[in-house]
Amino acid sequence: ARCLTIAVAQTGPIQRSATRAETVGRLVHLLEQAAAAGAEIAVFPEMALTTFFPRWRIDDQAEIDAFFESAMPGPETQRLYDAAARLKVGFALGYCEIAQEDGRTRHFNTMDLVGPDGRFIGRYRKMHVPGSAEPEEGTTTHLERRYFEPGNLGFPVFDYGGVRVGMAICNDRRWPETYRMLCLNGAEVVLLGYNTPLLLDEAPALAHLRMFHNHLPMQAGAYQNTLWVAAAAKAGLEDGQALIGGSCIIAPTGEMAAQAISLGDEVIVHRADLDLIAICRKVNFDFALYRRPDQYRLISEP
Ligand code: CDT
Repeated sequence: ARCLTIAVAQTGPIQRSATRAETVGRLVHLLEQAAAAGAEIAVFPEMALTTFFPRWRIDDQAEIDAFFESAMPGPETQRLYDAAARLKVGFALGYCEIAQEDGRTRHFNTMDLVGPDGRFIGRYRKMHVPGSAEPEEGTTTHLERRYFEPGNLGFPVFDYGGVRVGMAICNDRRWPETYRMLCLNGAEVVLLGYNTPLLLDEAPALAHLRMFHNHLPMQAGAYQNTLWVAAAAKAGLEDGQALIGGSCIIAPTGEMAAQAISLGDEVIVHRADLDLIAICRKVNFDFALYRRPDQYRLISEP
């Protein structure tokens, strides 16, 4: 069988007081655990180098930019790339990106795919940027729209040693379009990272559904698009806010193949059988034969 052994490297909280060096050290340790378990690739959470700062309203641009990376790898992250090359395990890493593009400084919520030689393969910028630009009465403060532009790189799929790999970031996982676009672009594996608050002030009646609504769209996305989905949470009590865990690896059948059991740094590994994709397609999802794109045009209209 064609297989890819995938590791999901969940992290526990990354407090604002943590230095980048400490945090990168934790990620290197997780990558070492992934390698020891036979993984060929690992996925880290969204914003894996910092605390989830959009929970705060910050005005000072220098203070904001301190959460961002202007070069990848940079002096503090180089160690992780060196570890990938040493261990021969590539990774997908979520981080905050400052780019000089179109003659201006731009901020994106980004995930990079890095090969088992420690070299950059490809980049994804989060499409579905949730929350607001200003705090809103009665809602949990979530100011991603203050700090990030929506992604402008489409839903790219990259070759990782012969396996077609796409990426998605947090809120993207709740949208069926994310998986369908990646599927149509040829993805076999989707690597995903997230930071999801356990409690939302705006919806106390949904509090008991937070984990269900985490797994439901990812399992549906995997099944309906015949993809493997590997999702890494940043979990636990981070700077006073509880983040859900529930990191997992989901098969194209929609089944949970592996699931984290903690809210801390934890590696889960599964040998993903890529031949399962063709089997699942045969059962119900021969896209070329059965899809009706001419009937779906409304979906791509604003
Ligand atoms: N990081 C991220 O996208 N979190 C969102 C929470 C949105 S609450 C306004 C999520 O979908 O998990």
